[in-house]
Amino acid sequence: MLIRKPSDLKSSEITPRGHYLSRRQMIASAAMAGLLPGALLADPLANVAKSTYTVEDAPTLLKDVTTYNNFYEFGLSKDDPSRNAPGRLKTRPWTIKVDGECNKPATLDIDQFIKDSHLEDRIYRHRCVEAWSMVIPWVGVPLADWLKRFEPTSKAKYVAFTTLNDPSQMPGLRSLSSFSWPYREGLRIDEAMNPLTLLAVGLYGETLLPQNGAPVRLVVPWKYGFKGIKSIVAISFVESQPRTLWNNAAPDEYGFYSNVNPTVDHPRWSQAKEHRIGEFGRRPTLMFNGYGDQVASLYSGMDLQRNF
Ligand SMILES: Nc1nc2c(c(=O)[nH]1)N[C@H]1C(S)=C(S)[C@@H](COP(=O)(O)O)O[C@H]1N2
Ligand SMILES: [Mo]
Repeated sequence: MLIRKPSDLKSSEITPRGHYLSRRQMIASAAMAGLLPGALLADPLANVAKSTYTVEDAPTLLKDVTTYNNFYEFGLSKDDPSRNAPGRLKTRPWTIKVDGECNKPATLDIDQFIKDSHLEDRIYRHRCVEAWSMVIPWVGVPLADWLKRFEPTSKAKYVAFTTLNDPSQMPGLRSLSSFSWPYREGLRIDEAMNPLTLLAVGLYGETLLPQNGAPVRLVVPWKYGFKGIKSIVAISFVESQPRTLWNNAAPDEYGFYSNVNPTVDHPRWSQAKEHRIGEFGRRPTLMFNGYGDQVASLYSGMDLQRNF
């Protein structure tokens, strides 16, 4: 009876949607019990266009992208997010509230957002402030395309982002109580509108896993990774520079701009080199993470040693 090899069949063709969902739920509870890696929980994304905003560097293995994470809401260790977020972080229903200095504030459903968006595949370098790096094939939409719909006013000088703030889903909110939760980040409006700035809903062609910031997170490839705030529930256009979790925690160590800069060391370590996950040794870190042609002009006339 088999006219195709089993590997040619999609699981959605083998079982009706209802069974498929309950199978997914079984996988989810197995993942929660630590029996399976969380990577089995993603869904494929349809109608994704290739983008010219892509680097040639070899992408980091999916296994590393989904198990070596920073998401302090789920613990401090690199393997905590992949162990604790799947099964705990409830990513549906999910809304993003957009308000502040704009003519058309709105609260949007994430599935509607994905349906209304022109999704793109973009392979970007990712440089964590901790001096390690990856290359990640994101799926997302340019933030600018999306923000314009809300018609920001001339008072919108910055954009502020907020992560979900729910201790019942995020154990780190209680155990790491010295942080000023929720996780917050911000960009200057011209940085937010730069064509490289991405609102990501997936990676490697599939929806984001909880540990990577499902269902929607920011990606700003010329800045240190912590600017890429995960699991966003609110976006606000504001007139003055917004507070951020890391800047509140240690202003001498984590500036508002946090552009990747090999000549500005972290007070406790050098930023001149980085360890690319999956490689041996260390490679030199590039100014603006190698995106200078696209973004250096945003900072002309600024002292980048002071405005780190
Ligand atoms: N809400 C939230 N967003 C976050 C973080 C976090 O702890 N909480 N960590 C940041 C840091 S330091 C990095 S390097 C990236 C890591 O993203 P990844 O795990 O998908 O590679 O997420 C950033 N976004
Ligand atoms: Mo990071």
